[in-house]
Amino acid sequence: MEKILIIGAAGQLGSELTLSLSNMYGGEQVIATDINQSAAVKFDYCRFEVLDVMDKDRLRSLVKNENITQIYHLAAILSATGEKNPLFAWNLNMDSLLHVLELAKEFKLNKVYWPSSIAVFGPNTPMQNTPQNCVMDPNTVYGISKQAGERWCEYYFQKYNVDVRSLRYPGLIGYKSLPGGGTTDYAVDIFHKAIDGEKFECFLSENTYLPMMYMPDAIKATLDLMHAPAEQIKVRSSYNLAAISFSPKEIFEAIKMEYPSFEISYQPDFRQKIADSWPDSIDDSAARADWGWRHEYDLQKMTSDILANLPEYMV
Ligand code: AKB
Repeated sequence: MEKILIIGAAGQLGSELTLSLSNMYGGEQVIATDINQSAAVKFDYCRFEVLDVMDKDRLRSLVKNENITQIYHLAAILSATGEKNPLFAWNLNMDSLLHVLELAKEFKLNKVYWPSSIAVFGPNTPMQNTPQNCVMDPNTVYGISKQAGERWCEYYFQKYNVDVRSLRYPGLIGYKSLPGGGTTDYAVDIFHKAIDGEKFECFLSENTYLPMMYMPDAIKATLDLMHAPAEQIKVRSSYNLAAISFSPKEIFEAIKMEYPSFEISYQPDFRQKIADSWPDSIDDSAARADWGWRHEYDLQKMTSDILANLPEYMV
């Protein structure tokens, strides 16, 4: 019987993944944790505990006393927020991963999930159809911590047989929680402005292409990876993962088809430089070949789904 601990459960990914894991394993087998006490109301279908991931002792006693068998470690400081306090972002992103990997080794956990990101790539990475293995020279503290984290995951797998699995997520777009300080988060915010009848000021320029993915595809990818037989997981750093690529202008036009009076202006700020250092599109053929990854949502299908469902979440 699996007992699953989710760290950072109230974030964009965690809010939706925790529900899917509870549906799959039963709410009594899932413990959602977050540093934010007020997040408790979100989790009436499973147990919730307040946890600061930097509190090593509390994390250890939860894993030990609750007989945890799997950890999904989702807590991180994202790219744009990380640049405001680089050392804090580095310490939180790295130390928390190392705590989790050490616990996985000590308690012989069945599996660990840890998300990486397209932020591991940098200005000298090939921009189009970025391969699984290529130059990686991240220039944000978030990207540097994700790249180092990938090396640690592979290290713990090879040295200690820790079954840790990871995906390099593109920008994730969901409507069930608010954006969390990322460079790709304009593509979440834009829907809120359209529905509120406000003009949207975009912090990236109109033709900035970035790899993106609708949340249901991200959840499916994560669960497919975690449920694949271990021998099919050939990449133990982190898998490239792709679905759609679009620019601010293209997503604006997709929304405008349903909200004809919607308006946009472009006011690039420090996040433009971050976006310019990331790929336009990703080659995820290894994920497709090794464990059968397929995405479902294109830009239009995602846009229609968000516009149909978000208004209900905003009231
Ligand atoms: C960010 O923009 O920082 C994140 C990411 C691409 O990992 N959404």
